Amino acid sequence: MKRIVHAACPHDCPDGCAVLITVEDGRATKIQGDPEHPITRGFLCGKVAKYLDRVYSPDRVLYPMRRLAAKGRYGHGVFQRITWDEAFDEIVARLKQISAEFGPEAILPYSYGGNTAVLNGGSMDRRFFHRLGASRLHRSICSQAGEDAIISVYGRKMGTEPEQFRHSKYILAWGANIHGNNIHLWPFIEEARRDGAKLVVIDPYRTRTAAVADWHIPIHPGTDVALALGLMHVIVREGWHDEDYISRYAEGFDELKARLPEYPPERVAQWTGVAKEDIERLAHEYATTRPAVIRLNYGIQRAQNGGSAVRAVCMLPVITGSWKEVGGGLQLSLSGAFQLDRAAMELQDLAYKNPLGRPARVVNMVQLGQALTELDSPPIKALMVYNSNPAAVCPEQHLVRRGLKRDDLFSVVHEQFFTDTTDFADIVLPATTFFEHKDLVPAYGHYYLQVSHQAIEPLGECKSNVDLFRQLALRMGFEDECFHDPADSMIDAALASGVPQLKGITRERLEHDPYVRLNLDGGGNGKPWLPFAKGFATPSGKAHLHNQELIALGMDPVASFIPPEESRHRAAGKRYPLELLARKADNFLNSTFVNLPTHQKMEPHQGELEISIEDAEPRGIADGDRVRVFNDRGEIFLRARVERPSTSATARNGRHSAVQPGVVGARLGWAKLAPGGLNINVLTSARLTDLGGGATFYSTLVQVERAAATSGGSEG
Ligand SMILES: Nc1nc2c(c(=O)[nH]1)N[C@H]1C(S)=C(S)[C@@H](COP(=O)(O)OP(=O)(O)OC[C@H]3O[C@@H](n4cnc5c(=O)[nH]c(N)nc54)[C@H](O)[C@@H]3O)O[C@H]1N2
Ligand SMILES: Nc1nc2c(c(=O)[nH]1)N[C@H]1C(S)=C(S)[C@@H](COP(=O)(O)OP(=O)(O)OC[C@H]3O[C@@H](n4cnc5c(=O)[nH]c(N)nc54)[C@H](O)[C@@H]3O)O[C@H]1N2
Ligand code: SF4
Ligand SMILES: [Mo]
Repeated sequence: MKRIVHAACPHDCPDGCAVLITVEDGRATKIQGDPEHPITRGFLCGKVAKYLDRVYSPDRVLYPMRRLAAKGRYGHGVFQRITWDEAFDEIVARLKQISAEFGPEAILPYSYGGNTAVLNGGSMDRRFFHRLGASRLHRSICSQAGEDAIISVYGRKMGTEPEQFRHSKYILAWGANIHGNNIHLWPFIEEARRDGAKLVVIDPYRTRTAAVADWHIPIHPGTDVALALGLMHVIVREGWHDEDYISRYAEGFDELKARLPEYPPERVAQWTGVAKEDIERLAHEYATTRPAVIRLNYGIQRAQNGGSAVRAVCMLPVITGSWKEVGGGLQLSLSGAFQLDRAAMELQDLAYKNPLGRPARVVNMVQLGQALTELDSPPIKALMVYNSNPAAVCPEQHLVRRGLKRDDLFSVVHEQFFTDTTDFADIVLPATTFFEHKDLVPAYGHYYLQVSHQAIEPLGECKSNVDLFRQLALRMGFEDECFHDPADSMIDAALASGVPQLKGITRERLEHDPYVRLNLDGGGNGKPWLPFAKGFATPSGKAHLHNQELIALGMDPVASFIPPEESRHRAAGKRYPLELLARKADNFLNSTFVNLPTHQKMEPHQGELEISIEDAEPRGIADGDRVRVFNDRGEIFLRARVERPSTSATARNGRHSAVQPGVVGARLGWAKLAPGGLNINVLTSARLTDLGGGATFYSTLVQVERAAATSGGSEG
């Protein structure tokens, strides 16, 4: 018996791919992209193309496990298999005891991007923790600064659909690693370039996208807000702005104009490292080539001033009136267009039935280390992790590990693999992959909704997040009806928000049509949709170039350049002169896939520090040398890959230079697979962004020195 099941990739990726899984006799035998999907068009990224190796990996967690050895240890004999009944009994007993002794806020859920589909991303789990009264998690580790910033200008996270990039004549990839992180946009860009479009990449790192672009601008990290204001300085000075569009659809232009004299190109050049002539040229080309589109991604908002940076970039297509044009505008996240009924998924009102009688306190996930080691009244006594691998992805890893190691912390980790975080778990629970459960899958890089069907039975004794928290709720004795909701009725509820863009989009229809475009153009599907041609999603209908609400947050209500505390423009840069880009790997997804041999082969540069020859030579560092990378938070040992700071497209030894002088690069992986058992997040800080309480992974200063070939790694 052979059948083909339609599924949709739930990983934290803008592309939201349509997937076809071939199932023979209950076993998945093939995965491919669905050629019918208008955006993802039949191909998958290298990571998910090899998904059978993940689903059927011999390393999957298949049964509940209890720890026998000290926390931090892993390997043979560390865990003992237990039954689900035993696991539930222990978890329920511990949660009840902790809640009674310390109050329910002593329990902290921790989840993020492992699964971003509607049900398994956040539904039954949220209900469970609201009802329990657990501390609420501010899920800010990825995109909060950027999300809050785009909303502060446009009112909603919407933007140019990928289909329209083919009509653009000027494409600006700004802090956007398209080849690595958003590959399904690339064919549309290629189409535009065949029609004469120019691709410009603004990125301190020479990504593959930058290497094949028409122009790569290697900006100093954390200075984008200055560049965007500098571009607007030139545009307004030259009168290239669109007075008519601005007067109709924007407010605060006078305040913006008043800011611009502070950002003349010669001054912006000093901050950004982009030559004055290049700033003038970029402003001219962007403002006068029509249509021009910006693919802004989340790279620039991982800096301390990231909220201001995203705000300033979002103003560009407003002042040029680019939103009027097919193939114009900007894309950051499009998720705001879906407007699924998230409230019906999460049922926050359950919080009023918890022992506190109110919604619990909020803990910022970026500061997990602090929460586990410093938080009081009450301290965190139980941690429940799912959809996340904080021991690898959280900043200030030493502090995170110190917290996770606490013997008096009860931690439960629901996982597919034995990750860095399961190394600290008291109980590990087996989680399904998307092959093994059903879900509703939106996207943040296109406007199509999909139902992802279950293709195979759960492996071993794996449970989905939905089933886990449903059963846990019942075992806790929560009698609320909502804990009985089956997946299908939750999908129905999510779709029933009543907004026009979901009208007529039901589960039945999604089960029949594998993908459905939101009703965005008021007419037939497929017509180009111009979200902000006639105004914005703010209460006034106007873009906020000046946003009053930011004053209360201590921010400039327009935007101004304040260099990150960890940047070359601050005193800390004297002690730690190198700006570290603690990057994602192109062939992993944050810390997902890192442990799989097939994926490791695609990512041969793990364990490397990319450093320019200008920075390497004075330190006596040669290609291949072992180096110590350190700051006040910690140190790691990597292998130097010495780069020539070339901005031309010429490759050296078949490779392109990746970093400029003053900048070093390294990639995220699993700590336990790295030398010394630690990864780059030992070096990153838990300092928050100017807006949204986001993470500042890309505002990290370090020093680098040559290390003896044999001196040991360090374990904290
Ligand atoms: N292959 C792969 N795909 C992924 C992921 C992955 O790990 N691997 N992760 C997924 C997730 S969770 C997310 S959030 C998205 C993220 O996708 P992106 O938003 O593209 O995120 P990043 O790769 O963090 O940053 C993009 C680029 O910004 C650059 N950058 C860093 N600092 C600055 C700066 O100060 N200014 C400018 N102009 N650029 C800067 C980086 O060098 C990087 O090349 O990708 C998703 N897709
Ligand atoms: N230095 C540095 N650190 C970073 C970043 C960076 O660029 N540099 N990027 C940051 C960003 S943008 C993000 S989004 C975060 C991501 O951090 P996380 O949200 O922790 O994402 P992943 O590292 O992909 O780990 C997700 C885990 O969830 C598990 N999982 C997958 N599906 C399911 C499921 O259905 N149920 C359960 N229970 N588990 C599941 C996977 O096996 C995986 O181990 O990392 C951040 N950390
Ligand atoms: S990770 Fe992204 S590109 Fe890869 S299959 Fe999933 S949605 Fe598509
Ligand atoms: Mo992310």
